[in-house]
Amino acid sequence: MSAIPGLTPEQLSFYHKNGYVRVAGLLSPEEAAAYRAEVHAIAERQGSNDATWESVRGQDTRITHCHDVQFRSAAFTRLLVDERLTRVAQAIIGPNVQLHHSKMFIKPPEKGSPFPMHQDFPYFPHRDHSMIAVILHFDDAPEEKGCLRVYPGSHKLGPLPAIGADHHLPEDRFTLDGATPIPAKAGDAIFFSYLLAHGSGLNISGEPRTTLLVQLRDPADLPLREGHGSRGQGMMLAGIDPSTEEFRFAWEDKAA
Ligand SMILES: O=C(O)CCC(=O)C(=O)O
Repeated sequence: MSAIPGLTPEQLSFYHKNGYVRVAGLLSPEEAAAYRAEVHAIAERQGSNDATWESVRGQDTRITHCHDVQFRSAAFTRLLVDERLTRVAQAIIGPNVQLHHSKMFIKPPEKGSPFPMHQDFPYFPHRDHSMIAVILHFDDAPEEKGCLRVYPGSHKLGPLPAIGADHHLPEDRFTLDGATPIPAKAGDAIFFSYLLAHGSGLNISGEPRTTLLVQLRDPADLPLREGHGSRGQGMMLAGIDPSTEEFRFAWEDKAA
C-alpha cells in the first residue's frame, strides 16, 4: 500500500455532501508550470481550434482544446497515473479507476469562452454514476479568469433534463452567476461527480486559464449507451479491471 494519502475523512465527507472537493497543492507550483508549458506547446503545434459551446457562440469568445493529450505528450501519460491523483480518485470511486477521456483547455485572455451550467451525465450516462472529473489547474484560476462554478449538493438531484446540443441546464434555474465560484491556484485539483451542476464564466482577465480535465470511472460501471469513445478509453490508472470476459483484440470488438 502506498503511503500517499487520498482524501482525509473530512474531505471525503465534504465530497459526498457537496459533490466536489478541491485538493489544494496536488501538484507543486513548479510541476504546474511545467504542465502548463506542455499544454501551450500542444496548442502551438496543433494550431487554432475552438471548443466554444453552441449555446454561447457568436460572442467573439474562444476556448482552445485538445482531447486525449496523453497521445500528444508523454508528460500527460505520467500525470494520469500519478498516485497523488489516482489515490484521490480511489478514495471517491473505489480501488479500481479507469480512464474515460482527457482534454486540455486554454481559456484565452479577455475573451475566454464560458461553459454554461450542465451535468456531464448526458454526454456519457452510466448505470452506477461512478464517473467523476478532475480539473487540474496549471495556472491560477481566480473568478475573473472564468473559474469553475458549481451548485453544491446538486449531484443529489440525479440526472436532470438537459437542453440542446450541448446539454446545458435550464438557464432560469441554474444561472452562472448564482453558482458558487471555486477559485483555484496553480497546482490545485478539483474533483467532482458527473451529476454535479457545474460550468464556468468568461475569462475577462489578461492571462490565459490553463487546465487539464480527466474523466474517470469504475471499470465495473456500465455505459447506458454507446458513444463518446476516446483514444485510450478503458486504460486502468489504478487497480484492476475485474472483468472476466475473454481477451479480445480491439478490431474484434469493432467487427462484432
Ligand atoms: O473547464 C471548465 O471550466 C469546465 C469544463 C467542463 O465543464 C466540461 O468540459 O464539461
